[in-house]
Amino acid sequence: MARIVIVSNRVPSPTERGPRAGGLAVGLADALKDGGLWFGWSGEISAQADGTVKRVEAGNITYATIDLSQADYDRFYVGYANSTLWPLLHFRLGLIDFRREDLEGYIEVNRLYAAALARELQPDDLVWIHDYHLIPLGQELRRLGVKNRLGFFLHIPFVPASLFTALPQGNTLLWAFCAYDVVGFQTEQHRRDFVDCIEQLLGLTVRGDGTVVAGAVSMRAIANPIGIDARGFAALAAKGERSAETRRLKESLVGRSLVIGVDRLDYTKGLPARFDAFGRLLNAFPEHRQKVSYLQIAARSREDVSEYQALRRELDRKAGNINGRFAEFDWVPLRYMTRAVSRNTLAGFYRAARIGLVTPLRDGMNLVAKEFVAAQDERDPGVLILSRFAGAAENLTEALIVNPYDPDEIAEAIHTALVMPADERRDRMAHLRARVFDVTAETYCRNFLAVLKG
Ligand code: ADQ
Repeated sequence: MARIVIVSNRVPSPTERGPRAGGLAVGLADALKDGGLWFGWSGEISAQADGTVKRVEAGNITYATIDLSQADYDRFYVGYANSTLWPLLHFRLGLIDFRREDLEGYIEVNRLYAAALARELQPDDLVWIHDYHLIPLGQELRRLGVKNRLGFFLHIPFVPASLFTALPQGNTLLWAFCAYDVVGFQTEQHRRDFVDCIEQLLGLTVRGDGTVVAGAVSMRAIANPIGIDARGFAALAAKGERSAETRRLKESLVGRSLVIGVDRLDYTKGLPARFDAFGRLLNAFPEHRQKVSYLQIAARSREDVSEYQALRRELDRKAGNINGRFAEFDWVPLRYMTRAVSRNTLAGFYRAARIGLVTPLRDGMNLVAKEFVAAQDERDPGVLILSRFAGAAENLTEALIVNPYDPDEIAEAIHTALVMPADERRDRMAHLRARVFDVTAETYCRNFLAVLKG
């Protein structure tokens, strides 16, 4: 059986297992259940970042990492990846801060990864590379003569060709995608937009099944939505419901309904409009005053990118305004925390909430929506309010779907959810649960690897 090699910018530390592990570590656990190699950045900045590989064995998985230099980190990670590609692929052209030297740094770091990874590879390895930091890695590996099957998965959205053309030297990046055997997207829409770019901007023909065969190019674009370990998360929530934190949270609510939002503090997540929506709810539907509490947990992220600092200031101000305007001496309408909480705690909190508020302006998938659904008690479930621009909306159609740019619409959806009869809540949640338990982390890994094996 071929060995599986996972490559991602951040490699989870081998000790970061079980309930505290988040995101990719959980999502990709299934791909490495029979062992394999996980390769990427150590998370360390070091003066002699020369591509030396550090290896840690944990069970049947080898974690192999390299360090980056400060200059590489600034140009590759803060610069091109997070100040050009991230805003571009989330439809935010106005936030792009492109510099040629950042693009050069991005290519150089991908080259550094390729040189270090090529030395680790065995001929039959299936190599699965993740996310926008590492788009050119496949091409760099090919340049070094690597013949292995190479797959790539983009966790964030893709944009229509009319937006993509704004990217300086964008066609070079499109050619880099063409070095892979398989390129995966979260949704059919993202896949279609990518295929349009390949056709319109590179002039290649893409067949109905997403395959491009032209000269040295033999690549297939697929849609393969990521999911969560739904059963595991449901069990965590059932247990978390009885945890000390969840009990404290419930006691503090004194019977009020809980609205919960959980996000990285990122401008793609639609937090300012969401805060505005809550203010408008309290203004337009005064019957909910003192009857509802909104808890927003927004883990700070990418604080070295200036847009993120500005967002934090904006949210601090908005939170202050809402609480100043509506609070009573015994009721704080908006509880706002800017740090991460453990997965156990999160699971219990989701289950305690009447409403899960997930309103990104754009999102590849959004796993919080799926976690909220998996955590619900089917007998008395909450309601999911979901942005139509989250990838998750492609199949979580029984959520209350909203336009995240319209705070009034979000406020109306919160009102609808607060007064929704129990039968309707159960009915909607039963449909949502069927989907979340059907498209899981396991099916995501299995499907992608099946296509990659060819
Ligand atoms: P993210 O943008 O990070 O991921 P998301 O899919 O919501 O967004 O995943 C975040 C994960 O971190 C979830 O498991 C969530 O529980 C956890 N998390 C978020 N805020 C937290 C907090 N304050 N405390 C504790 N945990 C928190 C990117 C893409 C998404 C895509 C994923 C996976 O942007 O669109 O769904 O990758 O492909």
